[in-house]
Amino acid sequence: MVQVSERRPVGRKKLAAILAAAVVLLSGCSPLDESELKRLALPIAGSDRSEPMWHLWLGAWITTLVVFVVVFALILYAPIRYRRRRGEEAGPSQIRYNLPIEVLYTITPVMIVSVFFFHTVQAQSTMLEDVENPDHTIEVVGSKWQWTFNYLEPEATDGETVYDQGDTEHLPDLYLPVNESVEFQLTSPDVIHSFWVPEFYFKMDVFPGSQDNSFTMTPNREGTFTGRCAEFCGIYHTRMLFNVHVVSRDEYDAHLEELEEAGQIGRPQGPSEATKIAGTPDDRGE
Ligand SMILES: [Cu+2]
Repeated sequence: MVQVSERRPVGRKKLAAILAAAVVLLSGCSPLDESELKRLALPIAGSDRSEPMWHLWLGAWITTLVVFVVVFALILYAPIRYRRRRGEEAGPSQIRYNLPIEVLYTITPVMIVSVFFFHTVQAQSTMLEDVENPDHTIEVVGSKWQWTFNYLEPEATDGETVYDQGDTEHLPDLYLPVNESVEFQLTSPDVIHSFWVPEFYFKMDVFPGSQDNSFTMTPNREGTFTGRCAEFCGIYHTRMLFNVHVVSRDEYDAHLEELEEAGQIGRPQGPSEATKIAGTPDDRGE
């Protein structure tokens, strides 16, 4: 019989050391860093809702790294430690139905998922916090396959609601004033879409019918970003793009006045050229 020597499990000290190394490795990371690596593949953060999402993402990376190191170390350790040695015929003894190990296999993933779940719910409730009396209200209409943005009663136009929407030549533009809170009211005349601006670390579904979604957010970095539809809504889903311009308040007001002068006054619930694709001169709709 082959003597199986006593196993040494990965000690608490070692686990703490791995955890500390992961934290040190990731502590140089920031959602505002120029380097994509240090942002852990996220875009540069651009809203007041970015922080909870960033912490969730960072925590997930630390957990993933720790799990990776422990599993990889065990994979390397097992065949070296328990290989068949010279003079041994049968090799190491085979074990099955080891209850403590089976329990460990079951409980560890459940614990990891529970911790993820807890932090996800926490981040979600922070991100969905409403702002009382937001500075601006914009109605976002997602439709096959374009976006319409209705600026509800803005000061710049003396309360006249103005809009912008995509046509076959242009992607629609969404203007937002920097560091001012905006309530987005999301609605759709046809199917479910999803309003997503990656830089804001935020997206929300746009439902047809009576279930209108809304959220408040404050963009805090000037720039031009690309917004997308993040819900597979039909054949030209991938063409549902829009330009987001986060600008100074003066530029924002000037843009709304331009819309008013261009006669884009009203609150359309879908594009005039429905089922056509923004930014393409040909008619590929159905
Ligand atoms: Cu869509």
